[in-house]
Amino acid sequence: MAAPRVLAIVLAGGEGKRLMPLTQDRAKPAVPFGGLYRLVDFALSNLVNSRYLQIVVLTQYKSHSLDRHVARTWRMSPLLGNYVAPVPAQQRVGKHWYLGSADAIYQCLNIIQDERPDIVVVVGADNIYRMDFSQMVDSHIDSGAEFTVAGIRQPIGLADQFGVIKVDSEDPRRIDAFLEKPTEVEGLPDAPHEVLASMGNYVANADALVEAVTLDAENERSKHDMGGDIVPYFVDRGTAGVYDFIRNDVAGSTDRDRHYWRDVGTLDAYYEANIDLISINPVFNLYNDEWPLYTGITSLPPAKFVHAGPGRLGHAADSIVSPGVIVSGATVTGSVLSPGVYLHSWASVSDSVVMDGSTVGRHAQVHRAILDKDVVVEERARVGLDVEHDRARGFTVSESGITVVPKGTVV
Ligand code: ADQ
Repeated sequence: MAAPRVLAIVLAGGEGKRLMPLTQDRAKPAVPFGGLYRLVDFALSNLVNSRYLQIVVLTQYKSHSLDRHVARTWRMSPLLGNYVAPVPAQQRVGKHWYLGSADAIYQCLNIIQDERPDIVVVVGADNIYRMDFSQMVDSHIDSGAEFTVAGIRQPIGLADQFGVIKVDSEDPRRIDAFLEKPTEVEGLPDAPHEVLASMGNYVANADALVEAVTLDAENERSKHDMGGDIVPYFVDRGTAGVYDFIRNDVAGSTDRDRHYWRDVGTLDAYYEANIDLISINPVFNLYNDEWPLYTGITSLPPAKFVHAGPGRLGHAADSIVSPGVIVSGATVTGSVLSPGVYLHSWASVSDSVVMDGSTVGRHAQVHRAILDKDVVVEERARVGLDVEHDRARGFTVSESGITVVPKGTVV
């Protein structure tokens, strides 16, 4: 059988309220991650590595830095018919922004009609993972479903953050019931403390998807949401399938990192996923070159570590350090440093995420903190050592006590 024509749609319009203040000036998929990346790079790398090279990225909320990143970093050769195209909300139908993720797809039906794909792969833009979507597409075709949802086991306590899938007891490839962010739910028969959560990634027959979002657009009671409305529509029709992420097997992955998937919807989840990158035996391996993670390449100079001497070290341990960083007589442990970070003598940065262009002055201390871009921590200032004080001076402190300093702040 000829390979199906596949169009990929990346849903990148999410507001990311729970990641404030990191989403104050940027869409959630544009939030920097892991030193060099933006969140959207993971979904796009997965699609490109799966050899799906016709990709539209639907943006709307505070999309300037996202559009710029996608346009600059992900430009492909139009000669080969390959593209990654940011598509801003453009009110093709109706004078409103996207009402929800299903409306975002409805508003770009012209693109689907122009491309005439057999299959549409729809993926979220704010998860950290490696996934070979071609395996999910194969499974979708094989199962005969019209619409397939990717599922992963998650602790039952998180059920209210996810769509929860109940698998058909006769046919484990079929979805029997689906509840979007339920407050009460039963655990899995073989694991009462777990549920099968939707990863927010879908594979659909193009004509069935077009029909579903068109009907949905006419439904005044719908919230026009993929998880809340479109998945239940296919479940009701009896044509919704499930692809268990346990089957995912990308090139170069290990048993330890194969099934890594993190929804970085909250500040704590975002922080933890950054820190995961540092582990010696990676739970998520950035260095797997058989399934590369792509991002914008800067022409910054290499990182340098200087001014080791009495009382100061000029070193970093158990950390990720990006190009253009200067660790000058400072000490860094357990941290992720983005390009162009400058740390001065006797400063200490521990268990923290420091974004592009931030500086930490002499004798200053930063601990369990996220510094957004271009933050200046002045000489002898402290961040994250006294969370009550951090709260009192207006910084967001996450549930688990991570202090977040907004872009451009002078501390
Ligand atoms: P959420 O992540 O809460 O749940 P949503 O806020 O719709 O759902 O975000 C899904 C993706 O769509 C994100 O990448 C977001 O950026 C994007 N998005 C949201 N609104 C959009 C809009 N108006 N236009 C374009 N893009 C938009 C979803 C599913 C759950 C599933 C979780 C897994 O609904 O069932 O469990 O993802 O993370």
